Amino acid sequence: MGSSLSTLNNEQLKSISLTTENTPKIIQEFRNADTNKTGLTLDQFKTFFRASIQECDDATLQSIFDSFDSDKNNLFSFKEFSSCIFLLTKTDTNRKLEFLFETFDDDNSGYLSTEELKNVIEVMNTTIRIIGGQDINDRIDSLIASMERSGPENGISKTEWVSKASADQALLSAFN
Ligand SMILES: [Ca+2]
Ligand SMILES: [Ca+2]
Repeated sequence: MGSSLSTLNNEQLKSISLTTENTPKIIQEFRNADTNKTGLTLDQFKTFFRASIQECDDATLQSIFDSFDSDKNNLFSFKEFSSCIFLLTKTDTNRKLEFLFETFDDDNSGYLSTEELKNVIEVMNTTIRIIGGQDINDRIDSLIASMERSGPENGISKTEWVSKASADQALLSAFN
């Protein structure tokens, strides 16, 4: 499968402790650090990680950066960071799905528009690719179509999102 996580070993992963309590604060601090919204360079990422998450050696931070820089442009984008956060946070799958929803409901409407949903699915797809799971690229359109449009302007509610996503084995593989 060619998992890019091969550079990041289990010991390194276990050494990072992210919990749901500190995730919203970390996300906000990433947004503050990513001033021009193009992503963080390796040096900026190291500074951010140490200040906002925890002290960590250079080799581990380099591995995290390389593993999650999925488009290999040497910038750690917000979506790539979200993928990292959702993979490393230690909590149950439904809570992670709720977090994804909350993070990408940009206008705080309580519903995901098609554009917002595409961003969420992209993050999940990246995560799946990083851990060497089955790519969902060919199913993204049908997955989006399968989500019932119930809210304003046919948005998807959080309940709908969590129930549909948690019923999808390929999506779930990103979080197990
Ligand atoms: Ca990148
Ligand atoms: Ca929304």
